[in-house]
Amino acid sequence: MSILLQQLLHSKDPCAIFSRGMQHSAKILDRQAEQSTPPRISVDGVEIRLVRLPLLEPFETSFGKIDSRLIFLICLSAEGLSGWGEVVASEKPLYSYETVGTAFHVIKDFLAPAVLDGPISSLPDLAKRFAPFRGHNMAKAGLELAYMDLLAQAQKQSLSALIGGERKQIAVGVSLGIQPTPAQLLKRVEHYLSLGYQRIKLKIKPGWDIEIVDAVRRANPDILLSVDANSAYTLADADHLKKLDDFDLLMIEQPLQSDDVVDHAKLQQVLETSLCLDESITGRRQAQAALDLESCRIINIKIGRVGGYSEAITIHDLCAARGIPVWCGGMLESGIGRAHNIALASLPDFTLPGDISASSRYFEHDLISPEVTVASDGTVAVPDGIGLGFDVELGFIERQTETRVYLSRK
Ligand code: OSB
Ligand code: MG
Repeated sequence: MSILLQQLLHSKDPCAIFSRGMQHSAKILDRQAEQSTPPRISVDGVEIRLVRLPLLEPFETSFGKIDSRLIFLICLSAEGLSGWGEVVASEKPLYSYETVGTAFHVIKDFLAPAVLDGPISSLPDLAKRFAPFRGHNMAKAGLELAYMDLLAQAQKQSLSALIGGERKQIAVGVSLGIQPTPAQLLKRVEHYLSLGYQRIKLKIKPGWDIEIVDAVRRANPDILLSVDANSAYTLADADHLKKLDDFDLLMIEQPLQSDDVVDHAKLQQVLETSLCLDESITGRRQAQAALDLESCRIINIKIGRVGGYSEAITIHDLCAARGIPVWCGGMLESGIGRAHNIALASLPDFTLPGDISASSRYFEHDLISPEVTVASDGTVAVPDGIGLGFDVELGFIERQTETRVYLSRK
């Protein structure tokens, strides 16, 4: 079990009340940071903001093409602090059933009232309040993320330190969407390799698979290369997918149905290449089932898809105990979601490069400063500043906001 969960699960001290005004006392905060008991946090308000961010280049997968993101931000206010999270749902139910619209409804009508229903004593306390509501992991995660930013600030710690992260730098790769032509794809691959990215992931679908993987591999015999099908195949395509064994791929991500772990196990038996599950792993029980059935040899952990930090850390710990490497996936997040991904990826079992690319790979302007940058050795530095470790660009957020709702205690 991770240090964080141990600390949070064993915290029963009702006296550790983090009341208004205390954040001004460095002494008290320092003492609290040393204690294993997290401060109780009374959330005053939940702000939802929908912020439009155009993508610098369209992103195409087997399920469609987008040219902007409607970024769903959560800001929790408590004790004079603001904690930020991001709901990674898309506008259409293609990657998952959740959308910006469903998350808005579920947060406004069910999850925000649970957050506002008395002081939160720990992450497990928050997770327990959400547990009765079935599904809607991305909505839950947005609130958990914002709470953890608040908690880190209250304890004067970085998010990475709060969850027991160990890495100071994380290895990163880039996920390249389907391009108009193979020549354009080869150019994009060269471009990102020249920037230092440690792993290239190609989106594939029937008709855009063997030939393009062959072309990229021929041009780059030694790179870490993987593919992601976003559920574009079925087990009937096993012979076709077997051709991918010729290209020394690091993994094939989510070739089959998004809720499947049985057919993936059958496919893994006939493939030499490791399978990695993304969409199928919606929580710890799915991760456990996938490991028990040997449906994959690698797991992509997305904090949004699994419902937040408590579930993501549990899956990390489970995989670490079984010797299964994990990596941090991405959902074209703004810098706010990305800052949380960076903290998560600082945990020890995140041994493979994550889909955590530079801000400039996605957007003209990001919502944080400094922006996320990738060093020439293909790493991102884990910030050691308090909370997210980045400043939130409120003025820019305000200018890009399409919808703003503020929910407070009645
Ligand atoms: O399947 O990993 C995926 C983006 C949106 C939805 C699903 C996926 C992706 C990516 C991009 O691959 C990862 C990123 O750079 O954020
Ligand atoms: Mg994926």
